[in-house]
Amino acid sequence: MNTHQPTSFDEHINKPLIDPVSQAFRRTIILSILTLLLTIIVLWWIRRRQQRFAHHGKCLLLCGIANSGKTLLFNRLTSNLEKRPFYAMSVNHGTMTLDYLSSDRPIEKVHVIEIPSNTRHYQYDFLVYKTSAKAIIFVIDSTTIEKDLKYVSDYLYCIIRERYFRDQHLPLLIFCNKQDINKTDHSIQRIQYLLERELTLKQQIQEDIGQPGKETFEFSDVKDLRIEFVDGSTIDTKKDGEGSHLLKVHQWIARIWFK
Ligand SMILES: Nc1nc2c(ncn2[C@@H]2O[C@H](COP(=O)(O)OP(=O)(O)OP(=O)(O)O)[C@@H](O)[C@H]2O)c(=O)[nH]1
Ligand SMILES: [Mg+2]
Repeated sequence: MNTHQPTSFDEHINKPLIDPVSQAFRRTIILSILTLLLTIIVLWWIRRRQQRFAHHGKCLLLCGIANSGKTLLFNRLTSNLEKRPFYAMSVNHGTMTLDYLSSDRPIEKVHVIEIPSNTRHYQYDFLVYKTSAKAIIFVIDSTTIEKDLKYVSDYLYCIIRERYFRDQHLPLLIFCNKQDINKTDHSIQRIQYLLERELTLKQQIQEDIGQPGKETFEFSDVKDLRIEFVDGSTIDTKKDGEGSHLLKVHQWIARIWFK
């Protein structure tokens, strides 16, 4: 028979180690943090959706492979300042003001979206924003085109075969950037020739987007998009306007937005 009477020591031992008040307090803190995190995620998601749909069909998309000069171009277009480019993992949004080329027209605001290329998801980002596009600038580093020809043409092929862009007959500017760097021939004509030669290797290209039955691919075969080439340089200390190395890009944008 157990005759052991509980002592004050036993009572102390049997007490829960964490008292219920501090346990409830801890639970409240964890719940608050989780709620806060969830709220931040939901707000971020709503903002992303708003950004995407607020500018439906009104934006200028900047695309291109890594190091082609997208961020610098984005900075130049949206602020006219030559900011230091940064390693962009996320999509950049900004506003460009078209007010300097035509004084007799009302000021036009252009929403510019830079699609980053340093992630493996560039194709995803580009698809997410496809319905925002009114026009696309595809940036090429003219000085490395031979080395990067496969990546550049693969990405360009994704753009020109995109059904949505072709249904909308979107303007596509292929901007041969970095023309300030002196190197052997990297003229527009040569870059266009190299790209057409590489794109001809895509077996389905003529059937998909060009002239079925034709052996070699030419950009003029794509009737559903308004494709143009211009050259220029994003590193430029001159103010935008006459003499600027970005003048052709500005004129192309103005032609589309002031139509
Ligand atoms: N010389 C010269 N350098 C340029 C020009 N445009 C861009 N660069 C340089 O090229 C490098 C890459 O430019 P970014 O604007 O960061 O290129 P990006 O396409 O945004 O690159 P990712 O963010 O890596 O996809 C930077 O060092 C720029 O200063 C240009 O027209 N001329
Ligand atoms: Mg960038």
